[in-house]
Order: sequence, then C-alpha cells, then structure tokens
Amino acid sequence: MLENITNKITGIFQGLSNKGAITEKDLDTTLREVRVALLEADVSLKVSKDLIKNIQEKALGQKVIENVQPGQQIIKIVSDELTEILGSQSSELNFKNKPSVFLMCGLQGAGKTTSIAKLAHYCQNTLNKTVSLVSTDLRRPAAIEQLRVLAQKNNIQFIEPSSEDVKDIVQTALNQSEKLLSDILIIDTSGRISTDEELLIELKTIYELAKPQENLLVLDSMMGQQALSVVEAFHQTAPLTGFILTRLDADPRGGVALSAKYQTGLPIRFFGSGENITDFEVFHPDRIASRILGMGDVVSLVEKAQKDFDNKEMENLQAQMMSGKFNMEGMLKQFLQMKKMGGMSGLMSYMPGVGKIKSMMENADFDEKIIDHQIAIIRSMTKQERSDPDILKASRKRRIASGSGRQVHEVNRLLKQFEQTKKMMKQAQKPGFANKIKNLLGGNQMPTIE
Ligand SMILES: Nc1nc2c(ncn2[C@@H]2O[C@H](COP(=O)(O)OP(=O)(O)O)[C@@H](O)[C@H]2O)c(=O)[nH]1
Ligand SMILES: [Mg+2]
Repeated sequence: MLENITNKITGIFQGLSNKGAITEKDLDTTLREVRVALLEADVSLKVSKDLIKNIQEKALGQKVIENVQPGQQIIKIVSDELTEILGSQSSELNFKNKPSVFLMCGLQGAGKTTSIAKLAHYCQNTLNKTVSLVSTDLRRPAAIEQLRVLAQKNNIQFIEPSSEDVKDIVQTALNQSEKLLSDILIIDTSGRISTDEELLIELKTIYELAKPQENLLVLDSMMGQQALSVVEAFHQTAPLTGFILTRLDADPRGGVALSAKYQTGLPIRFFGSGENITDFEVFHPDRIASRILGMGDVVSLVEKAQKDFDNKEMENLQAQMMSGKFNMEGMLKQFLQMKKMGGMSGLMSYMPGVGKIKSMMENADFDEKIIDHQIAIIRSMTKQERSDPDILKASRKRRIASGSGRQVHEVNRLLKQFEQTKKMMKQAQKPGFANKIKNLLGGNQMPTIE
C-alpha cells in the first residue's frame, strides 16, 4: 500500500519540477494587466512605471508553484510588493510634547475639517488623550463654525480664534492648550482648489510658528493623477510626517495612497470611510494592496497553493525516506526543509493528527539550533560520504568535525540519529506499521496522505 502512495507522490513532484520557472512571456502578459489595474486605481504614471520595473526583476526566474498559473503567481508577487511599499514604516503618532501639535493641511474639500474631528475623537476615545482644536481657516466663515459644531457635538475642546490674524490665532491656541493641559492641539488650515502661492505661504507661516510634531496631509482618494504634484508641493513647503486618506468609501481603489507613500516614504496613518465621526480607521497596507489590484481572490489562492507546495515537498521527502534509498543527502534535505517550514515545531504543524507529538516536543524544549549544527556537519561531508555514511571512520569524522566547527561526538550523534531514522523507515514499510502509529497517536488520528 505504501509503495503505491510513494509512487503517486513522486509522480506529482516530478511533474512539478518539469514546469520550471516563470518565463519572460508569462511576465509580460501579466504585468500588462497589472499596469492597467494600477492606472485604473489612479496610481500615478511615474509610480506605476517604477513598480512594474521592480516587480519584473523580482518575478523573473521564480519557481512556478503547482496548481497556480504563472500569471496568478505574479499577481501575488505584485501584491506583496505593494504591501511592502505601503506598510514599511510605523504609523505611531508622535505624542512626545505636551501638547503635541498636529497640523492638518490639504486642498479645499479634501476632508480636513471632518478628519480633524474624527482624529480628535479617536485620540480621546481610543487613546485616552485630551484634545483641543483650533481653526485658522479665515477665508470661509462657515469653516470655523463647522469645526466648532463638530467639537461641541463630540465633547472636544474648541479654542475660539483670538483675532483675524493666523499668527495670533496659532500663538494664542498654543498658550491656551498648554494651560488647559491638553495632550494634543490640532490646527485646522484653509485649503484651495489648487496649491497656489498664497495658500502655501500661509501654511509655511503656521508651520514655522507651531513647529508641529505631526504635519498630516489630507488626501481625497478620488483626486487621481493630481496626487503626486499636490504631495510634492505641500511636502516642500512644510515637511509632512504622514497622510490621511479620505473618501475610501466613495473610491475604494486607493491608488492615491500608493503614489503618496511611494513618493515620500511617509506612512498613511488613517483613512476615512464615510461622513460620520466614527468612519475613521487605522490604515492597513495589505487590504489596500489587494484593493488596488482588485484581485484579492488570486492572492489568497496563491497563498494557499504555496502552502500546498511546501506540503508536497515534505511528502516527497517522506517518500524518499520510505523508498529505502535514504542517505545523508536526504537527511540534509530534510533538515533544510524543516528550517524552511519554521523548525521542528513549524514542521509539525503541517502534519495532520500529530498534535500530541508536537506538544511533547514543546515540553521537551527541543533545541532548534541543533538542526543548524547538523546541517553544517553534513555539508562538511564529501559526496561519497553522504551517499555511503558507513565509510565514516575515526579520521574522517575528525576532519568533518573540524570542517564544520563541531565536536566528534556531535558527528557520532548525527550518525546514530541517521541510523535510527533509517531503521524506522524500514519498519514503516512492514505491514501493520500504520496501525502501530495509529495506536500510538490515539485512535483515528493517523496522518493521511491522499
Ligand atoms: N463619504 C465621505 N465623505 C467625506 C469623508 N471625509 C470628508 N467627507 C465629506 O467631504 C466634505 C468636505 O469635507 P471637509 O472636512 O469640509 O473638507 P475641508 O475643506 O478639507 O475641510 C464634507 O461634506 C464631508 O462630510 C469620507 O471619508 N467619506
Ligand atoms: Mg475645512
């Protein structure tokens, strides 16, 4: 019975290795689709180009995973790359000062005032910080009233503008928030349809006076290709520390996030997902990455296949062990595979029905470093020694020990372990062995191999 299984597994594995690597043709076809997906998600042209180039380099030559089309596998690589770009920096807000000053900037209608109320609400209710708000938006009288109403409705301290001069307003707010013992002062600013001189000069004035710990640019998800130049203009005027993305509910593609992050390296802190005060969430890079690609299903499919692939490689090793041709080369492969799958305990989690052994091993405090030592020892053996360990006598053992930086008794221990494994494998081929293991594991938990 076991022999049949062995042949079957080996067959599958051979089919797999014949498939080889991702070809340039696979890559071209898929990356063309990815390019369209990026542009449709409003990732800026320059960023899309750069990304495609990076991904091209990464994907070429990667091994093909069985049951997955190369195209699908490339999508996974793209998604990983996007997640990395979107999430490679921590998004903790800076609360070092008291009060910590947060400046919010952005174009008119981007969602600054709404986001300020949301952020204040989040800081008060989730982070237990006290917040004061002030508005410097003197251009639209309704803008100050908007913030005042939002503050009152949500029990947030509102500081009345002290005059018609932004410098005076900011200075007074700094003093007052300090007296109020606020943890945070958030300053609202006025926006424009585009980044004109006047807007930027005013922002610079406020920035230099307030010296904010956070300068957050509020970006509308729907702003499209314009995003890069807006980010650049603001960042040059008053160095940003991060972004808040709004209207992700209206435009769930999120390409703007990628452009902004890629261009500056600064984190996207939060996103707005509606008009209510609680429609505000901490930004999760992986979710946005699959949104941008619009191919979330493919990503999880490939992830699953990757796991199956590791399982297959494992089964192939088992097959080799049981075929009686087991030698040191096989043992080395086994150790390497073990390490790849997260050491001994990781390896166990791939095998169904071995919960008992796993907890036994954990209790026994298995030293994962031993695997590294054993790998080093086998690597110091010649090809002949690996295929026929019987020839290993004292002088060879000494050479191997010094070659691998280990002791002779460790070489001996490895050889003993090898013999034991081999013996166990031989027994496994005898009828009734499966039942023995079954009893050992308790009942019907025998690992099954399809
Ligand atoms: N659907 C949706 N609407 C939003 C979001 N953020 C802001 N808005 C709306 O966008 C409009 C402009 O927002 P506002 O905060 O006044 O923009 P400001 O000019 O930058 O201060 C308001 O009607 C908000 O309710 C969001 O995340 N989702
Ligand atoms: Mg406003």
